Amino acid sequence: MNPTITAFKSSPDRGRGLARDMRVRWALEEVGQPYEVRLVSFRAMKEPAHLALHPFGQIPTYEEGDLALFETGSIVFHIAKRHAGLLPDDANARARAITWMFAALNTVEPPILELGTAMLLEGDKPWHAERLPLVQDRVRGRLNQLSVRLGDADWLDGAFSAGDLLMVSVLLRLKSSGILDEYPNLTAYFTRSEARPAFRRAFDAQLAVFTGKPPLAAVSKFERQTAKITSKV
Ligand SMILES: N[C@@H](CCC(=O)N[C@@H](CS)C(=O)NCC(=O)O)C(=O)O
Repeated sequence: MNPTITAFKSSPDRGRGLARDMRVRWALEEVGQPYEVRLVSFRAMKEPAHLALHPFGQIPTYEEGDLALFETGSIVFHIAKRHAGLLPDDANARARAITWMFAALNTVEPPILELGTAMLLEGDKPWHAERLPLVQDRVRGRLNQLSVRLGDADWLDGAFSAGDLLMVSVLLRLKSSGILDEYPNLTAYFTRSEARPAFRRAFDAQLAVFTGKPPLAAVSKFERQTAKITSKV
């Protein structure tokens, strides 16, 4: 049976990849695992049925048989352990890829989220103009370090891994800020990731929830095969 994830019925970003089901969709697409999506409203997210799956009343969740998970880091890790393609076989390389997963979520994402809060929710505060550059510089500090480490490599540590998947998912939030453009190698890293077919399928699938029109690229491999068969009947 395919796993089921939850996603926003009505995403505040209009399906542009910021809602975190994007990471989970991307991971599932990378490993070729078809999945189902259950859309939830903001109200339903705070009701007991959803709270039983996610104690903080958020999306995404992940259900597979009698296993229910929340937290994208944990979900992506679970997918990466279950399937080939997102974690290297070599034990040390695997441990390093997992380290990058934690680095993305624990070290790089927090200042980026803080910037999002400053830009979206604090614009009317009297101290906003003074605080914003401080927050932006905290983001630049992390990006500088990440940029130095990445250098001219394609991926953070050898082949593309779940570490890259989460790092790029975190950087996605900076797309509209212009800050990422200050780091040509990070911009290239991001563009390289966006060009991955699995990323495109995940992105299109999330956007399709908003537009109501699922493009062919949006559906997973299994569904594409099914669609082909169905269209022939
Ligand atoms: N640390 C969690 C964060 C989950 C999260 O913030 N989800 C957002 C959507 S991207 C959400 O559900 N927001 C609505 C809310 O908190 O009420 C994860 O990585 O899964």
